[in-house]
Amino acid sequence: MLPAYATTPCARPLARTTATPHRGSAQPEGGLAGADAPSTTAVLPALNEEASIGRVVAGLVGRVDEVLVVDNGSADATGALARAAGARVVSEVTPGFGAACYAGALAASGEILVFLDADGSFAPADAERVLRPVAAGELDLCLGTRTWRRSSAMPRTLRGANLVLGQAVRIAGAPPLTDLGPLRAIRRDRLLALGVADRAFAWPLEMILRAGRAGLRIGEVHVAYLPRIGGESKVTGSLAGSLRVARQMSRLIAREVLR
Ligand SMILES: Nc1nc2c(ncn2[C@@H]2O[C@H](COP(=O)(O)OP(=O)(O)OP(=O)(O)O)[C@@H](O)[C@H]2O)c(=O)[nH]1
Ligand SMILES: [Mg+2]
Repeated sequence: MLPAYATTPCARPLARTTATPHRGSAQPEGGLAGADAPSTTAVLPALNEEASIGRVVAGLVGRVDEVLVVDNGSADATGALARAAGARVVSEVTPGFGAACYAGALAASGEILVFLDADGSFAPADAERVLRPVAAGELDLCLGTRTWRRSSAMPRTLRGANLVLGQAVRIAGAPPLTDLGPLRAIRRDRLLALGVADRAFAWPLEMILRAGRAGLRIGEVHVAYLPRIGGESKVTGSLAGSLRVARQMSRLIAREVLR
């Protein structure tokens, strides 16, 4: 049985779900079983994540049809460990979070994609939770929101920034959101049709803005957010990384407002 989930195309307060705070590698809940269930790929952008990648991939195998790791020039054993754990690994030479996500979308074989980080900050069961409303045809873009739990590993600054950005996406016709997190599911053909152009850290925000403009049904599901298993933060876990993301996202929003 898959866990209960809560979705909303208009981001009303969500019923608290029992999103597991465990990394949960051992017990797949069967994926989206059923003869006519759409095929699924978990896409993991990864840069020097050898401390976590094996556990993250192992936790996803059996929950989705394909686990795809996009290695962006890691200098460590990320690719080899991902492969050993059961992932298909593709290399992307263009640096950047968005470049890796886009390469994953192009290479994936699944009809529905679920994107998540490779550092172990999401529970594999939550990837299924986010996939389900899209597989059921209830949502076109389903986002995992990390803001509902006090115990979430989200730094306060990140939580605040996401709450503000979650309101800002309304400029593009998206519903107000409580988080713009990286754990999200969308049909592959829909995503590619959106034509997201950013190849760096504004990729997740641009996806939402374009989805809003395209009239896609966007909703949220509660997910847990855990501290990374090991290794180093490249994005919001450091001040420099956060400022870089803020700069890139502000530029994107300015461009979208002036459109
Ligand atoms: N392929 C690829 N992956 C990247 C790049 N930058 C970050 N990532 C991956 O994107 C995911 C998110 O990066 P993190 O460093 O965890 O950023 P964060 O979650 O904001 O920060 P933490 O608090 O450290 O978890 C991880 O899986 C990274 O390995 C990149 O340039 N290329
Ligand atoms: Mg992380």
